Amino acid sequence: MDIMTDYENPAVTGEDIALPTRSGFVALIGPTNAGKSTLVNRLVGAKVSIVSHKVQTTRAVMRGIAIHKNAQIVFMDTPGIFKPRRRLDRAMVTSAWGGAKDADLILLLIDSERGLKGDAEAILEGLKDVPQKKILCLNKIDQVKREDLLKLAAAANENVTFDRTFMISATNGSGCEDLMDYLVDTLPEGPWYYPEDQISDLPMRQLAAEITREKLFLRLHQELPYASHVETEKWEERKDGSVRIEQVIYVERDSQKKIALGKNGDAIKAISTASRKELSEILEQPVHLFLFVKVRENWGDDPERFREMGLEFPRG
Ligand SMILES: Nc1nc2c(ncn2[C@@H]2O[C@H](COP(=O)(O)OP(=O)(O)OP(=O)(O)O)[C@@H](O)[C@H]2O)c(=O)[nH]1
Ligand SMILES: [Mg+2]
Repeated sequence: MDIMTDYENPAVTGEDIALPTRSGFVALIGPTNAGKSTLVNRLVGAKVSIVSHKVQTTRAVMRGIAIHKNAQIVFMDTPGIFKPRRRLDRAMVTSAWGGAKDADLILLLIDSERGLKGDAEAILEGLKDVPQKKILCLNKIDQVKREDLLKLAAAANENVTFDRTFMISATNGSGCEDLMDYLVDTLPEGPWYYPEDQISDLPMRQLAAEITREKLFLRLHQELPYASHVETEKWEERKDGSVRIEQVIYVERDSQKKIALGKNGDAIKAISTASRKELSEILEQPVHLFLFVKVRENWGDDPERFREMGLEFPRG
């Protein structure tokens, strides 16, 4: 794990001054669409991982770094765990379980509305063999009745030993303060891993590609989001304080390229406008964004693309 070991602990301010620092890695795992990325963004207090209403949005482990009281907590947002079909699916699921291996604590996130149906059951089964301390978070409690939550909590605790169960809403923040307090008390004493002002370890070029991919997930439907992949090709800081960014959206077929462009280029224009707007907010500078759509039939079987995404390439 590439952590900064020579980093001097920054002074903890105010009332926490006498407390020793704490730090650790918390892996969020769960079925796809449970709200893992939404929760990481909420706990970090900034967007570090993209979110959409579609399944399989996150493709690789994204780290979000939060400071709460005397602790620095590194959240590892992982791809949702589901029954994989394509090579990319397998790499995503492997990366999620790999994230869990590296963590001090495992946070299983369940969508309370969906309950334990389908993938959640299989994940609970897989968790039995995971040695780390585990906690359960029932998310989206804004959508369900309290008595259903209690039943769900009991059912999930039947076969796996969770240290604690939290009931939260990642979108409205309810229960999140209690969760953070618990994490501070639970993580080991030790120096912080990252500088105090760092919230992500993703290079800006990659975050920018992710932001465009999010807009694409929000705008395009059916198989298209899953058949596409975004890379930042050029990043040019200009004298006038603006930045010129060129990105390529890879799709698998010519017919998909047509849909990605849209009638009169409407789709690509909408994606580009939304992405440029968010990027200029994040970068706090004007952004000139140029998007190109290219057909690359076998990108889903190309080891180089997996490396770019931060995924292991599954052989065979
Ligand atoms: N009502 C409600 N919706 C939520 C809550 N948390 C997340 N969502 C929604 O759930 C959807 C999925 O959220 P994501 O954060 O992308 O879920 P994920 O678990 O990261 O999904 P993958 O990356 O695809 O595995 C989005 O539409 C969120 O707005 C919540 O507490 N309440
Ligand atoms: Mg996600």
